[in-house]
Amino acid sequence: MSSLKEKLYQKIEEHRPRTKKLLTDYCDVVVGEVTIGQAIGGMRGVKSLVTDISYLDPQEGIRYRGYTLPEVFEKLPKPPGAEMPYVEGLFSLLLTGEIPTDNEVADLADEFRKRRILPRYVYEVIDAFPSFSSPMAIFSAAILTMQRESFFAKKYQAGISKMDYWDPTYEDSLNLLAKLPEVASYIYAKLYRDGKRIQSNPNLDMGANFAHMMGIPPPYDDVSRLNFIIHADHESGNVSAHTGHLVASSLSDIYLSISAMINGLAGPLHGLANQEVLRWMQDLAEKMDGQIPSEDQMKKFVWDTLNSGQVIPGFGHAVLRKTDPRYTLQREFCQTHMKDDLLFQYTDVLYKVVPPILLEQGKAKNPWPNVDAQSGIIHWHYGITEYEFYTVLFGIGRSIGITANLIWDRALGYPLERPKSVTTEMLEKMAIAATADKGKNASKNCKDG
Ligand code: HAX
Repeated sequence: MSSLKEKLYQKIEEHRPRTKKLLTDYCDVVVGEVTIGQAIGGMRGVKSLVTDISYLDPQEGIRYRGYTLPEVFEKLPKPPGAEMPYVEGLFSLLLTGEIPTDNEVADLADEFRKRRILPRYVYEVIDAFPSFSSPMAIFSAAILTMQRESFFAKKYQAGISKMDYWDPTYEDSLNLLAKLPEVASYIYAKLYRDGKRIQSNPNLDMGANFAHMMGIPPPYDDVSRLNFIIHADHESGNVSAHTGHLVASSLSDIYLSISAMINGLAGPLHGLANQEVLRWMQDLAEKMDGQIPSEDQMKKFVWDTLNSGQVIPGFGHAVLRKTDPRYTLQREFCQTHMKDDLLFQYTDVLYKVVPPILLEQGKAKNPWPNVDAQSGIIHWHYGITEYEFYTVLFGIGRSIGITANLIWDRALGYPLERPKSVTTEMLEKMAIAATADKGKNASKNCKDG
């Protein structure tokens, strides 16, 4: 057993009694209530999922295993000469809750290297896609194709004990994570570089190897590490994480679950937003003839977008109520490495003008920038100008957090997910009963959501 797997097993053994006690002694304790607004409104704020991998504080942003993002970047081991940590080290932290040592990360990076080779048929499946296919559709399909490799599916068929489900899920996760950069870089080569693929370099860590396969020199290796780490997890309720958890709850294996979560990530209100930001800014750059807009010109562009019924991409969040720390980290990178970049200068002006406008409009609960406001600009700067590919990069990162969650789902025996639905008529009856009970106060706060 590898040292990470051994450590994980120990953590699982320590954790299991906590979940068991909660279920046996306290299963009736109330966690929260659900309002009509929440039932119709996408279950915002309904506390009905459990994860210890990350927690999203509305004011502070994401914490991975209790560490803020700046702490994660400061504490995780880094490859020699790199500004950003090993992505492999993050997977170890998410799984065990402990910052790995240099040796532990070196071992894990080695495990990833050994597992990265793709079966031949994956290239063939990617080759078979018609031109102009969405890279996210190809990414999802390529992952799905590898389902035949699933250890979990084979072990399940053979009759494995429920207590051991986590083990083949761990193996599947490592195998898949190690392969995702290879899959993604081949999709890129196929779609945009006439299929000219750069072979992986077995001496490099995950971030550096991805940059190498994309043919982009440093500091893009650090961009890859930064990008994969900040996108890894955002607790369990976002569409991609929740989809992964939901699909895996029926004991679908990692390949089926990650392929499904990629499909959720592909939506414009989720992962696709980073490309929308860039498209929107390029449109402005064209209108401005490459000049930096004044604040007044930018205000007009923002209002025009809102008045045409569109959202301002890269701003707002379902949970966060402050500037996203993932935005701030990327901004710091841009200030060091690309502060004269035209589009980066646009984001500066946007940061000043958008929040007051969204506040004045009075709809968005959070007027501040999110992770997607910067990421596309960085990839563009380093030569990845094909917007539609950006969500694939997000997908590699998000897979790290979701697989860590799914291994723990199996370790703690989380069951099939099955919430209950009601009809509109039932809600109407509840509304009438509540109004009769409390008078007009029953609907008092609805405008605030
Ligand atoms: N521009 C204009 N209007 C916005 C807005 C924005 N950036 N953000 C929210 N609103 C509007 C909503 O469309 C909604 O309007 P309606 O009542 O007419 O439907 C209203 O404000 C209330 O929305 P909310 O409660 O503040 O936000 P939601 O939880 O419904 O949605 C979103 C959160 C992130 C989807 C939303 O803020 C949005 O559409 N932002 C722009 C797209 C974007 O940047 N998405 C990426 C988010 C980060 C992420 O998950 N990446 O994967």
